[in-house]
Amino acid sequence: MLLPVRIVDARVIVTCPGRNFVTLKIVTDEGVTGVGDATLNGRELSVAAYLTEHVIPTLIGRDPARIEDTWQYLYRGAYWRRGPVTMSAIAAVDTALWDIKGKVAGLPVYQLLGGRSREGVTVYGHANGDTVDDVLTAVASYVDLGYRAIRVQTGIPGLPVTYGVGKDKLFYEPADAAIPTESAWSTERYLSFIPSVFARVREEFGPTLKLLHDVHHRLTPIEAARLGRSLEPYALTWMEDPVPAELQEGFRLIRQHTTTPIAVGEVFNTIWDCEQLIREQLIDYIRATVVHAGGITHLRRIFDLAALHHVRSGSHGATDLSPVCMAAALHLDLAIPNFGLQEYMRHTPATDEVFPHGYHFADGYLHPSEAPGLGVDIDEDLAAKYPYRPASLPVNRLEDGTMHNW
Ligand code: GCO
Ligand code: MG
Repeated sequence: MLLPVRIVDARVIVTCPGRNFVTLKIVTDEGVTGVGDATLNGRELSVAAYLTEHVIPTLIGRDPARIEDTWQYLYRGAYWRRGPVTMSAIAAVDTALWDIKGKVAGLPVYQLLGGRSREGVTVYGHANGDTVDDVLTAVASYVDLGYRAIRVQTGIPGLPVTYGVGKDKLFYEPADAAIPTESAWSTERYLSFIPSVFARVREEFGPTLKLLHDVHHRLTPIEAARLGRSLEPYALTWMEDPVPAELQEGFRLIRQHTTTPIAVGEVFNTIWDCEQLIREQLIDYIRATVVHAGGITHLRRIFDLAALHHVRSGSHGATDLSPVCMAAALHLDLAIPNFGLQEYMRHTPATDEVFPHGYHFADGYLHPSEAPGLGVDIDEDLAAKYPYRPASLPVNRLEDGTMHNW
């Protein structure tokens, strides 16, 4: 008689190969392992504790094949629903169980999700610089690397530092100190400068390159409407996170005034954070991620709702989402019908070594691994050589000292 398969071990691995990552590894009694990303930038140890204290004890002895039931158990069963810590922990379990299911089936996860809907996953890279000339050089280098879509961020004259302008061109990392550093913001300086940057980029690179810009939640709806309108001549693929999104109906105002497409969602945790945005077609791209939005199971649900309402995916892929999250995202990106774009900020070589993976970049596309499961792992011995280092995201103030959104 065949004995049912059970989870016999689950452990949390915290490592800092350049930045902090939290990874869950689940092991079955047949020796199959699965990994899930649980990284929440600047709050890593909260998710690690949630997993260790509250989730792992309930996983031991469970059937790893029951992905949906486990998701419902952890979501409904916790009584306290939603929030980034809980949903990142659920995501890690869910992702690891999909990895196990793929390995048991002998198939890459995208095959379990319905198979390939496209040949590759179009990604966008980050061109940034302190000055417009630096930005133009950075865009040219991404074009040379083969990117088909490029996000453009620049320093703003009069502001000492600006979001999105990294020290290191390929691995922008804003979490830079244990106690948050402070940056300054001026909406007036920003709004008056940004259109001239895109005018120069279009002049140099022509009308067809996909261009994106991240506002990082800093405007009010009417300010965002003005920005969107002033960028219309430069035909952006999207303006990202134009306003903080707690108030979903706020996006109606932006929509009434501009045809610049809108992307939002990197801080969303569940379908309830974007249900109105999607249902009322107030956005064009939903940018939630596997790790912060409850795993492959829940993100698939969000993307399916989006597909009904002409909204495409645009998944977040900054360096604080580990290669495990990136691998999981790529399987989903390849399978869903309404894929839009995938962000791809490269990891440092040290991170790539700690997380051996089979996905690869070619010609502006990322291709997931064809190995069974997710095609990514964590080298636990190497991970142990990089102990956790406290690091927080910055905070942001207006020039008069008022706290603002970072
Ligand atoms: C993006 C994001 C990131 C976030 C970071 C926070 O679009 O890639 O805005 O740069 O700031 O992921 O942890
Ligand atoms: Mg962003």
